[in-house]
Amino acid sequence: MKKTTLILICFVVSLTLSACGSKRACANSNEPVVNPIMPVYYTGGVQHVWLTDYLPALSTDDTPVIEAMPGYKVSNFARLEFDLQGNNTLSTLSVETADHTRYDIAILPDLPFKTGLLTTGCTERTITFSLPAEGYDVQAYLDNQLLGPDMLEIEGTTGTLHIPDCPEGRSFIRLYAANAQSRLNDVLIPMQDGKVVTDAAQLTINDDQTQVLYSLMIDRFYNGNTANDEPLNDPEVLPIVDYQGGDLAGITEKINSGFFEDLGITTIWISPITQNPTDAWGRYPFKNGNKYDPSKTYTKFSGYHGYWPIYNNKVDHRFGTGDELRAMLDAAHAHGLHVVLDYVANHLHINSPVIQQHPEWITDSILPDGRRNFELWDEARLTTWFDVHIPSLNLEIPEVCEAMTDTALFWLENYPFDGFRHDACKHIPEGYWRMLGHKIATRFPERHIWMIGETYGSPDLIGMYVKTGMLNAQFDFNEYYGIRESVIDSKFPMSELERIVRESMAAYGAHHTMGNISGNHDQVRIASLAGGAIRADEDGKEAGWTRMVGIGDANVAYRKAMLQEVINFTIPGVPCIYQGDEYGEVGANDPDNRLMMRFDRLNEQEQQMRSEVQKLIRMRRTSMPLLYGDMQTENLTEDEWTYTRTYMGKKVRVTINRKDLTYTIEN
Ligand SMILES: [Ca+2]
Ligand SMILES: [Ca+2]
Repeated sequence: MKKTTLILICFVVSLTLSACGSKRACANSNEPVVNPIMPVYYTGGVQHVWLTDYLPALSTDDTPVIEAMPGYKVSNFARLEFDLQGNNTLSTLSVETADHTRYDIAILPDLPFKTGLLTTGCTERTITFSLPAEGYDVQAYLDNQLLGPDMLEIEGTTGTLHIPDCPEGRSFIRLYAANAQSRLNDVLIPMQDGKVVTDAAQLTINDDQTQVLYSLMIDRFYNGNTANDEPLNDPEVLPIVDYQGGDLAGITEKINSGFFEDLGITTIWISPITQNPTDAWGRYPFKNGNKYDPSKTYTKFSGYHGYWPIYNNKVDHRFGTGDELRAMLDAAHAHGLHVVLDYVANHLHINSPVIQQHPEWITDSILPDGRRNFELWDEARLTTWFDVHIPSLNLEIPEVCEAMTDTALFWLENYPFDGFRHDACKHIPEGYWRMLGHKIATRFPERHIWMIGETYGSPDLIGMYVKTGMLNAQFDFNEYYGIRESVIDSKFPMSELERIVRESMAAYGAHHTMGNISGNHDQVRIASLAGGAIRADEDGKEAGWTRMVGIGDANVAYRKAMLQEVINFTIPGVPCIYQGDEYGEVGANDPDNRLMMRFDRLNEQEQQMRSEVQKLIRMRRTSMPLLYGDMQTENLTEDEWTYTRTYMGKKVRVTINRKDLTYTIEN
């Protein structure tokens, strides 16, 4: 079987060399990009594998032929599930589907991760690369085909890959390497019509690694239509947690005014749009008075944030209509922007007719030992409730899982969304993501859908969902906290942040599209934290309610906040700006971090930070090393970290000094 495969590859190769030099018509720059299948991370022993995590379009009617080689064996194959066991080396899982298409999926050994596999140059026919030492086994893939060993020449620590015949348009070459002691960073090379992409201008928004995300909360972004304003005006709801008028029409207006392009954004993540309650819920007790209304001792909340869905297939009328949603998406596409929708599958509001008709669809709010099952994030990860009025759905029940994946698809079916940001992923079982991945792959095979999830936890837990058949990415909260604790708080030396960044590359791939966030609607504003206006160890919600949290030491705040942006934009991953962070907006935790977005009236330092971020975005979007370069640490001291990104021999060198609050980016 192996020999046959190799002969087949050699045949393809000989076709290549004649086809490679020929001129081809320029491919449509907007044609969909098909990402190659993510590798299997072997974890040792007997590992249970769901084949649909790698080939999500397969159904249980398909009976693919699979083979792992060399050194691994596949057993107990049934219903697209099997056990993988082997000798922990770099290998390949080959899958041949009923239509005789073969997919080769890399199996990466469970060995310490090292960087040092770098591309050093390319011609029309070859790609050269360097290894950190002799004796590494190297494998090359063109999309999902393992290339024959005759395509690779390795001498000592340098290697040459003969470029095979590539499909027209975008394809990807990947390199993997390992020896008995370690595995190296993977290399990802985008190809255009069979040639190495060396100019970022050849890339499109469908190249996921090029994205720059902007996260906005609809109610707090811009009010484009005052006719739909409908604050609760309930004496028990303070204005900061009431509807403030932002809507879909406001986003459209800002798209059309060029706001996002001017900043350099490619992808807008909008907060949930589903119908939320028209009355007030929850209760927040104040301990030490209240800066908004001292006569109150508590407040209820409105559903301004959108995370309390009542109807999952209806646009909240306070945000606009279905037509206004379509107009917003059309405007975004006309301006070359993508839009991903925040979708909530974990829970519904208690007044949702779905829950009233199916009370058995929710999880038990009482644990077997009699305790209340609220906010037990890790102990009762999949069943816990976020609050008394938003019961957690039991997505282990197939009927519930079907219904909630179908409503997610409703939005793709009826509106040209480009992907999802999935809420509370950590609290949703894997089966949900498998079902969603399968439905998207089979119903919308022609659409480029990018999905990013929210999970707080270890790289193992986060990575469990980052698979071809589930989510493309998640937010890298470990990287976010790593920056807070090293650069912002100086609690740990810079080496701790470097370790976290390497750990992310090891866990999700060296060219992952994990979200490098500046903050989000749940976190204290980074500028306020950086300036010392709020401390990391204080109750950020209470601080927000009880005092005006400003910038603190402005000379430190903006410079430290800028260091965070520089790191987010120059390490692997997709940078993600939370609205206002681009100019150093201030605030404590929610709702103080959800103040209405300011488009003007920025002070001088805010304007300066905004234009510095804008320059940084331009630099990233035009730099192949920053988009696809392989990362290596060059120098590390207590306070300073220097790292490089190398692509085809071109290097960008970044130095972050947290003591002097300076950075340099050298081309
Ligand atoms: Ca409005
Ligand atoms: Ca749950």
